Amino acid sequence: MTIPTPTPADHFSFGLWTINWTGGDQFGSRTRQEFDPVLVLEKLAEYGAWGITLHDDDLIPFGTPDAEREAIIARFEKGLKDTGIVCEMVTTNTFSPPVFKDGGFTANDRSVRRYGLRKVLRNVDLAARLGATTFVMWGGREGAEYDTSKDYKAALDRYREGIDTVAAYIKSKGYDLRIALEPKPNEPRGDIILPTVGHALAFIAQLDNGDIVGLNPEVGHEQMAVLNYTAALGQALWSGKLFHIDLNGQKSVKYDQDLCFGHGDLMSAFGTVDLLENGFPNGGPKYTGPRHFDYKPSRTECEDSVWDTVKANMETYLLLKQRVVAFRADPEVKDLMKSAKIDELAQPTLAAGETIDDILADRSAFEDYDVAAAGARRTDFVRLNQVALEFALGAR
Ligand code: DIG
Ligand code: MN
Ligand code: MN
Repeated sequence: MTIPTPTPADHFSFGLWTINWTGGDQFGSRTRQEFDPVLVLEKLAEYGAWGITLHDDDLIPFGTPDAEREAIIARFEKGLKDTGIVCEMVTTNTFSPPVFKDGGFTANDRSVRRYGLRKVLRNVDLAARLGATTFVMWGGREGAEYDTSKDYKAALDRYREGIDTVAAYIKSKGYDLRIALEPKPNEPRGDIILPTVGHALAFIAQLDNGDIVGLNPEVGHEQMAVLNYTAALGQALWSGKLFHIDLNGQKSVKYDQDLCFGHGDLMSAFGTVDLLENGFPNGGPKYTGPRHFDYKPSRTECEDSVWDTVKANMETYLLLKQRVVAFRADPEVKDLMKSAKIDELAQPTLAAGETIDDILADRSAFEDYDVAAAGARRTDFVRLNQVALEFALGAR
């Protein structure tokens, strides 16, 4: 079995902050040096990646004077041009500097919220300049450790005000940008506001400019909330709000591991790639955006093996892509899907034109319905999943 080779046609993209994570955590210092951002572009191109994403501070260190900032941006723009790597998404760091210790848009301190808004608006201009089409907003510090210190109504009012202001700015400038909110349940805050895809969808419905606001769900974040990432993607797609994705790996409910894609729950990754590549079994909206990785090369790795982790993400995705396409094309799978009545779920419960009075009068639906036979019906769900596992393990 050959390992597939990534090409730009696969639209793989990586966060600059991922490759340049130097391994420092609250229990230990860094184990690696940072790479020159232009070298990162060159290496991504060498390995067949298509795109890069970044926070403002990943490229321009926090507090850099304007003159030096411009030189850094110009050099990076030349790097993009020379390598052909696309800067497809930009996001803002409103979580690392101490000023944001209580968040940006939902900080109790109004002066911090005004500073955070200005930092984000300046970064919207940078996103447009670099050609990004998605503006991710992960409110990593928007939250609290103690309920006693946060007015959750006021916090949501301020969050809505902030997001709507950024969206209004994008519209006023005519930028080809959409905002993608990234939920996470906790870490670094004790509890983060907008903790899951569901919360974020409900929040977007309250916005004035929600038409250009969607989601950037991350694998590990939904799984930290003990939720199913593929189902979360499904609901975001169903809502027309899946604007971007953060792929990585997570091994059950614990701190955010940001492992390589597939290095956590492999069968969950199989289901995710099945949805991304094959779409819903009965058809519907498909995700056509970048296959973006937001992971961290483990602290145990050295500078040289960081590039192995870059390859690992892309090759794992491509291996799973091969398998999920073969899985759905397999004749036994088609039969098992029929037995599982997956296609029948797409059939409306009420017949065309059938009224409530009609179903109330339909004895076969209730009075004469054979509940015992229905309860005993064969589903073949386990057999179907066993065949999926055989494909995932390369046994088919
Ligand atoms: C963490 O999962 C967050 C930050 O890395 C960044 O703001 C965002 C971008 O996808 N993901
Ligand atoms: Mn994460
Ligand atoms: Mn992320």
